[in-house]
Amino acid sequence: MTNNTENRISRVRERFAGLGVDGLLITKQENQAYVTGFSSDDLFVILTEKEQYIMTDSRYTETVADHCPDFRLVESKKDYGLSDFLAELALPVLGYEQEAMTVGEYRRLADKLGEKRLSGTSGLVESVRVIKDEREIETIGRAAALGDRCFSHMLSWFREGVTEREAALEIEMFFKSNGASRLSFDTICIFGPHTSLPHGVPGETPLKKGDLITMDFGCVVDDYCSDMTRTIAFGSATEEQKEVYQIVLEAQLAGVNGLKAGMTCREGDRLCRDVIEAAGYGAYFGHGTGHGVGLEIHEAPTLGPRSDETLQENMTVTIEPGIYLPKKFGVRIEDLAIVTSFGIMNKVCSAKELIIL
Ligand SMILES: [Mn+2]
Repeated sequence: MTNNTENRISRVRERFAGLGVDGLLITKQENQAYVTGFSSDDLFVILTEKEQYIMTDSRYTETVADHCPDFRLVESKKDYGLSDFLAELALPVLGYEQEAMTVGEYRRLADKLGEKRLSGTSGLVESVRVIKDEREIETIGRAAALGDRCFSHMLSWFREGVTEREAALEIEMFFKSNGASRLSFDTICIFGPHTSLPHGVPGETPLKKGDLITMDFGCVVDDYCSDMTRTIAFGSATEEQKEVYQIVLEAQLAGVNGLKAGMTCREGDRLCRDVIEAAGYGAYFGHGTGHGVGLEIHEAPTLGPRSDETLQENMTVTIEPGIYLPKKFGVRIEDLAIVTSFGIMNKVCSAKELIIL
């Protein structure tokens, strides 16, 4: 076991001991990857006070044995499933992840173990994951750097007449040809009036002169996500587009320059929102300022107007204010950063001044 996983497991154990459970059944894939260093579907991870188990079937046993030598491997078979193993383990109280289990899965466990021996937990491993270790920060940095390279590739790729879908496909091709295992979410690549949709879906619209282009995209490198957004202009930009762009840029820079550990997420959101409200566009900035990124594309903390969480050192956060004018156009600029006590370390380096291709 690497020092990283050992450390992570002991922090998870502290949390569940604090809840009075004797073990934790981990069913959420990202949480499994976090404690085992290995990601796959069709796994069960069980941590007890002293032991750690991975249960899987013959399709995966060899890989798991190679990757996770410090876990006890339990092979599931047709007549020997999770509930059989847990019944043998006979923990007085087993914690389970209530957001990551179906009612059917719960019923099967409850029928075998009894409801009294099951205790639902919420966000337990996630609360450990929110603070990133050195290795995670380094990996997220590599994923973000690939995002920067993808953005500069796209700047030289756009031509009049290409469609949103073709552009989204080019982004995916670039990522996968350069070391990403997959996209961290469906790419948003939209042109012209579509840019007023914060999460518009790429379609068959061709690019024409005078369009804004918004690209919100990210990839997964060694299980960790990246996320960034840039809006650029194609051919030309109107005075109104330039003005709105400058306001979003100023708001985004206020976040980049002002965020630091110790501040509440609400205060962090305010940094950007104040600039947009002061310019009279508050009604056109409907979403939160940002979110954490790690094994999942959206995770804690939430940088929003109603979030009481406090930013801590080595959390990740996106800074992504936007202004969206219905039927006209929208602008969003997003970076991904690591929170420190003195500010942030921005992992996205692409230019932010308005680019007119
Ligand atoms: Mn984002």
